[in-house]
Amino acid sequence: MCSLPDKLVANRQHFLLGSFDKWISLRTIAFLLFTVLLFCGFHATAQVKPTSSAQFVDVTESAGIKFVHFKGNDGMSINLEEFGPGVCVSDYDRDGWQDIYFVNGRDRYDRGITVKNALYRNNGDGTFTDVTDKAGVPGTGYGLGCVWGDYDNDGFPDLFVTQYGSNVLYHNNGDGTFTDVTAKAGVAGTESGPIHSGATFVDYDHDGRLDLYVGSYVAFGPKSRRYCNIGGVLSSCPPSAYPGSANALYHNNGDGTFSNVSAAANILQPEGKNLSVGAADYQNNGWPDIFVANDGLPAYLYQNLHNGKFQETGEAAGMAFTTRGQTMAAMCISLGDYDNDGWLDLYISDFQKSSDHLWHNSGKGYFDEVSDQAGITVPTRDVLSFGGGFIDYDNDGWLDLFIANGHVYPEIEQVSPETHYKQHNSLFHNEANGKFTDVSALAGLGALPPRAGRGVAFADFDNDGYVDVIVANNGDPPTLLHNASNHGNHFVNFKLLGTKSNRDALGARIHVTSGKISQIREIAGGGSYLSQSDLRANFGLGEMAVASTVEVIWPSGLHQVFHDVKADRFYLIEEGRGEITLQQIRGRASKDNDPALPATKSVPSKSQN
Ligand SMILES: [Ca+2]
Ligand SMILES: [Ca+2]
Ligand SMILES: [Ca+2]
Ligand SMILES: [Ca+2]
Repeated sequence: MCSLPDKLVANRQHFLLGSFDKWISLRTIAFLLFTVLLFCGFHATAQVKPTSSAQFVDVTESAGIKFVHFKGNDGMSINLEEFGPGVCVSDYDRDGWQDIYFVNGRDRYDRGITVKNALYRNNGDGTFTDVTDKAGVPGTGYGLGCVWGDYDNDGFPDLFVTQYGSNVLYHNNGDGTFTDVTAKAGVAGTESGPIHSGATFVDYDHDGRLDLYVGSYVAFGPKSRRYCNIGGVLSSCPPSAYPGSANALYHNNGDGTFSNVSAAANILQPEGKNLSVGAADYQNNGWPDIFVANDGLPAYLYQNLHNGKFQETGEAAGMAFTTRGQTMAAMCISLGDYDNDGWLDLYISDFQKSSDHLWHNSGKGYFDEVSDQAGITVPTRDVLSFGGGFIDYDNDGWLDLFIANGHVYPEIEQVSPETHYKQHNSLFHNEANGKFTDVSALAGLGALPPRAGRGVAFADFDNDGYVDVIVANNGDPPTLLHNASNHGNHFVNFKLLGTKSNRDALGARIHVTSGKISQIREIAGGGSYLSQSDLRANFGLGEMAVASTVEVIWPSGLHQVFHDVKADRFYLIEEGRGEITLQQIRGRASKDNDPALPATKSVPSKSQN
């Protein structure tokens, strides 16, 4: 269908109102008509550009990923067997290519079935190699989620896996191997859990060392009820069938050990039912706050009081309940500034028949739910959403939304034939006016096999400047989606390296201005659902080939500003270093314009500290 461009509509209204200005000659009218016809003819063949070239291609097989998630059920699933897994991305070997860690279940019924988690190294040529055995990171129990963080600031990201029972922390030795340091570090979490769920590294006290929040779901034990009646059919139980359980905040002592400071930090919640966790600064005061999604309980927002303590302010901040006053089956936590007003907004996904939630940050300490106005209420009502969140897939400078979907009751179709256990994923395009358009089908997501989607991580796996997606599915292989939505838009990508601040630069804020748009990103661990994304900050610049200013605000308080930063490059910014350099990306480059071969180079962009 043809619609008139705004300018022509304005002229037409002028015309219809009868105010015939002298400049509108017959010739002008003829020109306008010609233009309208030309425009309509163009649209009839080219469709609408911003959305039609959204495209994600399933490359799981060609990438050599053979991992299959084992949920471990013995007949009918129980609750915890339906809630994993997460997936976590990091460049663990520092070759410039993002690697993937998959979390797996375990045989909890003595059937002699051996499975393990998997670390896949990115070969830089579109393929990955399973290096789990060499690296020594199989996991030590029934796994749920994972996060990467360089807790000892030695330059190599370490790996924390949340599990049923005891968690595991693997120290990255820097030579491709890891060591299980859980006992020394004191982060097994036997005092919390037992179903450890979402986690995030966060330097909440700004001492330059990453601390760790670990969420816990319901208190399921060996004698707990296994099955419940769901609408007349026996299935696993909802969270309401179980008590909640205690979370944990670990302070990093700087000597390889952590202390559980949940009570002292005023963050202990013994009855929580945590699923996902995110940490970011919603008040623009430089201190990271902690967002916790609970299943069937109010969501928590732990406001950082800058003195090692927190205050739970979810209700006052307007995000504990939905705008309709209901609690959420809250899965995903994603923080991003979708309207480019300089304040991080919040996305929380929710259950089937309960739509997802987009919360606009007012900048005054509270959030307003704008899901209806944004157009996401209706298209997310008939799916059960898990991980994902904000991603600018088309590099137009506006954050879009990708969400993985899948039900938690395999038996749901017996109760509700129109509801499916395995579902298609969702993609929404940000129209830059507060509204989102469902482009899932256009992007090819509807043509992929439906899955019980769970964790999602965003990362530019082929370093082409367009962010790709990895989805962890329950009981199935994961889905690696290559982003082929190339509009010719420009991008700029930053890896931050803290020196006084924590080395991963978690909590650092980047402001990029290009043309009329200013964008922000906060480097953050965790988020999504039981998962972690590429810590590099990728900014879409649309048609702009230069970012006029790039400002970094480090957790240490240092500000650095760079001017006229050229697009389509991957940069490294080191805290306190006056020059911006190119990232090191070793081995094969996938594109001619890949800038980073072979060594680090300085580029002439001045820093003003
Ligand atoms: Ca710290
Ligand atoms: Ca905002
Ligand atoms: Ca976009
Ligand atoms: Ca890519």
